[in-house]
Amino acid sequence: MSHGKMEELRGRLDSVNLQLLELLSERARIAQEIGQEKEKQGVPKYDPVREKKMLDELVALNKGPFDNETIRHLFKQVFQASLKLQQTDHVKHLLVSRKRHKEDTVVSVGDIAVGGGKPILVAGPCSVESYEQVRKTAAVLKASGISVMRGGAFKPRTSPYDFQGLGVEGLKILKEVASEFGLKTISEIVDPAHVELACEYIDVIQIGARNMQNFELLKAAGDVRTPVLLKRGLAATIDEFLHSAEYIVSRGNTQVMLIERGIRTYERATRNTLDISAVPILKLESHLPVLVDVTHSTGRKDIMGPCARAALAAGADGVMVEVHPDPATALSDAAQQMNFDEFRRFLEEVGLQA
Ligand code: PRE
Ligand code: MN
Repeated sequence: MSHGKMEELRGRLDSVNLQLLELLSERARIAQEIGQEKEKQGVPKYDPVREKKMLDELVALNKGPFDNETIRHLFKQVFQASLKLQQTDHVKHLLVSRKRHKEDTVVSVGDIAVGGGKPILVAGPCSVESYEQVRKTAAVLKASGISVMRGGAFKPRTSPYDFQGLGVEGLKILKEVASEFGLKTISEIVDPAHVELACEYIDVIQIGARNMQNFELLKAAGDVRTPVLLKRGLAATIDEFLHSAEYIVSRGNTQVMLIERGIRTYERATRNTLDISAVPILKLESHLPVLVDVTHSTGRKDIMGPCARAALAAGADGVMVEVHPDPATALSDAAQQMNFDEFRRFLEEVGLQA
């Protein structure tokens, strides 16, 4: 082909490109108007029946050289782009996204601000086992300047034969001890029907890793106004994690904290793999406070200090650890809970005490 011919063809192509651009833009404006009309009528934007009808008509009139599959594919792309234009901000960007809300959300746990710039430490036993066990722990926390105590009353365990927790009795113990020492409490709730009741006893509802996609539980937590600590699932992507948070926030409960707790990988040196990169990613993508559970992510007391420091260096708004008066006799997670001496050394190493 001569140079002149090539130039001529490319010139024609450029002009068709411009016509296509004008037509596509014209089409997009019409689709936007249809979108506004649909919004007024309260009907869904996505209309697969209409799309199928248009595609069938186009294919019926297709004279080539593009085959029918290619025509379907190209027009489907156009429909999808038009649909995106029609969708409100609400669908395009999640409520939990930084794109919707630029400023950091500060979660108020009583008079304690989480996400306000000063990292917090949440500590306490894996399970609430007895009044005395919780009381001993609370005394150490109080003396160390820690204000938020954790303790599991409902324990989702891998085996049904393992200790399942004291249930509501455990929540009552937490409340009684916390009020004696002026502490705030966090405890996991596993049943949507318990959420309202739990608000009477605890200051923060934890939704555990195994329940991160228990959508009925997320909805129930979204219907109350008690702060929620949402754990990342064992094998959940960051996108799935944020969508779970969206379930809560979209029901009106804006007081949500995210917590990275390690993800499942092939590595056996730690109980899970602490995904430290999740911290800055979550902070970039979302405006919610981000904490790191160094106990369950590592399962190793000997590396909790460095991992907690790494979490804070990565921008975490807080760290959670397990501490027990006598870990050897603990009814759950015995190997990874710190005793009081280990806990004090951990605090010194991390420099988080008040
Ligand atoms: C349009 C966009 C989205 C719908 O899924 C179907 C079609 C399109 O771009 O053709 C327009 C539109 O909203 C409509 O015709 O109802
Ligand atoms: Mn535990």
